[in-house]
Amino acid sequence: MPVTLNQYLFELKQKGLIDHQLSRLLDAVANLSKEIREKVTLGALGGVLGLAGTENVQGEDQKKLDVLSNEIFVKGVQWTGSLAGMASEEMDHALPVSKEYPRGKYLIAFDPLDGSSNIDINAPIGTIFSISKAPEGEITDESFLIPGREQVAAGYVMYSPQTIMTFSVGKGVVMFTFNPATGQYLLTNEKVSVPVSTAEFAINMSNLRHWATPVRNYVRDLLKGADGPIGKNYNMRWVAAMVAEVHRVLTRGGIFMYPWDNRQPERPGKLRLLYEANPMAFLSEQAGAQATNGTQRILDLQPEKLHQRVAVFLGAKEEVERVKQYVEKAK
Ligand code: AFP
Repeated sequence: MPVTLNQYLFELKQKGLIDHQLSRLLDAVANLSKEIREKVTLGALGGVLGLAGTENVQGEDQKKLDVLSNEIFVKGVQWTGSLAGMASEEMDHALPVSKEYPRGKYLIAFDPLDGSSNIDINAPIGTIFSISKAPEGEITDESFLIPGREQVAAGYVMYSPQTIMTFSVGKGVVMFTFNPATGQYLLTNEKVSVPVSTAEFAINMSNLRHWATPVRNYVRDLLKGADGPIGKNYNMRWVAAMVAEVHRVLTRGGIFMYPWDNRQPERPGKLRLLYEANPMAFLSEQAGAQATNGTQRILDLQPEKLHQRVAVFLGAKEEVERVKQYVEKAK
């Protein structure tokens, strides 16, 4: 009988690897994900498709499910007594836990529904979360400006043919698959590991003309295949939801990239550091992979703003190192 999430968290607590507050917080995230899953799965039947008619702090049109998922997430974790505050892609500023609930020792930053452009076409989407220790005192945006290497836990829930919760508390990466018949998450991968090398890359090729030279050179060499300087043929994937790209890398390897491009040159990248790149970089390194912005380890970056963006190259060590060599060569 596969191990349930509750059993797994209990065993981690017994081993002293997590405390009660972190266990309760992870359990709360698992439970709220079931509510998000239900809304996502109903789609048009639940009247949740389409635009909400509002914009988030990034100036992006919010989908109804973005707003709804954010509400479900906040409601699902605020009561736990594990949190001092929350930050979300869908909220302009940090949200201290209401005085009606006990204050806990952790902060959680999250993207309640990553891949919004996939919602209306029934393509994979997911919830991403990052958990760190809260500083003393009042919780503000600045409380969240902690380098990703300080995370105590991170993970995602991917809503696709299967609903899978993947997370790490710093002792490797595990995956739990949701069983709708019993409403339980069951352990289906207890030691996620990313192969050092790969023959599969993921990038939005339509932006090729906008990339910096080193990235263009690297991708062109990937496309040259066995006859090119890298000397092997590659396959390509692009699901347009970071959760799905990272899940594929964690499941069968590969490299996922969202580099800087000159469409908005002032932006370092499209993906957000605190609640997309940092949690996914944490998982990647815990699974033996790497994550860089092209020159620096993602987890070493010092955040300066809550919704700061970053370029991301994440996955097989050999390929992430190769990207760094192309960047180095172009200097
Ligand atoms: P949306 O949430 O706006 O769909 O963006 C998803 C995302 O932030 C990330 O999850 C994807 O990897 C990436 O953007 C896809 O970007 P493109 O739509 O430019 O391919």
